[in-house]
Amino acid sequence: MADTHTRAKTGAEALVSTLADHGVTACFANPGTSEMHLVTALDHEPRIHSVLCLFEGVATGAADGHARVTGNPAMTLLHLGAGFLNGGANIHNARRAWTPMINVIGDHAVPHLRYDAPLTSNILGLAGPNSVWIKSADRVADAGNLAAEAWEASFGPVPGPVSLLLPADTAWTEGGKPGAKRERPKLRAPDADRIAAAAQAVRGAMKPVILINGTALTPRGLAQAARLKAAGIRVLTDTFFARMARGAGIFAPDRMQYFAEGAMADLAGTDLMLVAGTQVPVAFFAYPGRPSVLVPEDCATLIIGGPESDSAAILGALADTLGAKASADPAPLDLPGMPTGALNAATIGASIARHLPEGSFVSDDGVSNGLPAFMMTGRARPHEWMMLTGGAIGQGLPLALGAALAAKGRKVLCISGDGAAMYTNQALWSMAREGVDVVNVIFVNHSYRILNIELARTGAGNPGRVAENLLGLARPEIDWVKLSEAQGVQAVNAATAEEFDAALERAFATPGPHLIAAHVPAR
Ligand SMILES: Cc1ncc(C[n+]2csc(CCOP(=O)(O)OP(=O)(O)O)c2C)c(N)n1
Ligand SMILES: [Mg+2]
Repeated sequence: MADTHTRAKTGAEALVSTLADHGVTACFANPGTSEMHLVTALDHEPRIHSVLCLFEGVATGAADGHARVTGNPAMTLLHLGAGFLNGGANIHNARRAWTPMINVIGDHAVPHLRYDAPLTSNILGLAGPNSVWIKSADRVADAGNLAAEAWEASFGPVPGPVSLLLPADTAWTEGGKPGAKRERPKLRAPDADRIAAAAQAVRGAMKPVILINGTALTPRGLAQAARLKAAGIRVLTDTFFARMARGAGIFAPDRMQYFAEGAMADLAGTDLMLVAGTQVPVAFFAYPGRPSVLVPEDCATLIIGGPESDSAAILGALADTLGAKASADPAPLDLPGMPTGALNAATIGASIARHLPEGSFVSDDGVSNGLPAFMMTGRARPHEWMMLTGGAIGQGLPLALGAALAAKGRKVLCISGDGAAMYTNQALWSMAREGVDVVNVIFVNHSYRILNIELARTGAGNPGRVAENLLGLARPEIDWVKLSEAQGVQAVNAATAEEFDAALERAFATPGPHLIAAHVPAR
């Protein structure tokens, strides 16, 4: 180890130490031969905690969760184009969450590329579309500076995942220099003209709403949202968001509905939609004969600031301009009683509301069973809710892993569909190894239940044998307790509301990771 102080840095060491200089504290890794010098560089860098993930989708989801908690990007270490592709779905989700992330992708040595070895691929071509910035450190002298540039670029203008390719010869060659220190880019401050225009539009509107996301969903932002609500503006969040503070003592905005027809009915009569920290709302999917844009026909829209902006500051500036003096009340503390009888999403939601510890994080990949838990925890102890923003399921467990590593001393609850959890169940192994305080609740219905619902909604017809096979997970049934215990995470089955309530209370009270297989109806 001491030799790194006496000899010149390798390119890998320059990259890793530069990221550490910029506050990167975690690396979620699945290395290969081309990354061996990155591995030893991480060995020499005590400021970065390296975590082995047994599938790249776990690494990228964990990096997202870590950054959602800390606000600073985490690093991933991915093996060439193939490793990047395995991590792709959760990189997509991170991009949709506007999460900064630094994907370090090992590549072949530059002189080796022309021989088209088996693992060779066009990484710039594969990773480019899913990266807000991408470069390859082809020369050792550039490795440190490019690491600093990558860190800065992950903050935007719109924050998201960046990709930095590190060819093996850059990694192993000496001559690496630390990158010059960069300033952390700030979110865009409110635009005075747009605030004035928004205030004027509000004064002329009968039924205004403001759609919010980003920093507006922090306690600071929600306190300003409460002023707008008291001033007569309905406050709505996006359907899915990276992170929101909620529970007792915090103003609870409404939430855009998921299904287009529900959202349009909910917005009926709205004549002004302001947007802060997000985009004009669109339906998740198209359906025959249904609208794509979720704005009523005669409703004016005004984007005060997109995801590149500090939406909390926008809400404050707008409330000031409107002269808003009062604030709508925050949510009270109101915990449900002990649920009894059959186990379902509602009784699970009640148990979660009862037992969710103050200051905990929830990672929600609950698919068709997630909404009741969300709705029933609005008056629970204060906590933070993190959602699947990009629709690519299999994010819940990895996100919880990364969040728990970042939020030491705070509990993390992961709620996940059984189908969703199967994409990245290897996260359990890393949870066991790292000893993180994550309680995983798997909604075991042995079904892609939501797709059975969608089959009916899209008018695709009645399911036959093949459709039933493509949407059902019951043949064979997955034993979640065995799957979890095989990876070192203690687990129990729960088939009644009482069993689940007791298991959840126990899991929160006992350190380390847990899994509860919650058996819920398939229909
Ligand atoms: C990466 C990815 N692949 C496929 C899908 C399509 N999809 C949406 S929901 C779903 C099934 C979810 O099943 P489960 O997690 O068991 O939840 P349930 O529907 O039973 O509530 C699938 C496959 C997706 N959203 N993302
Ligand atoms: Mg399911």
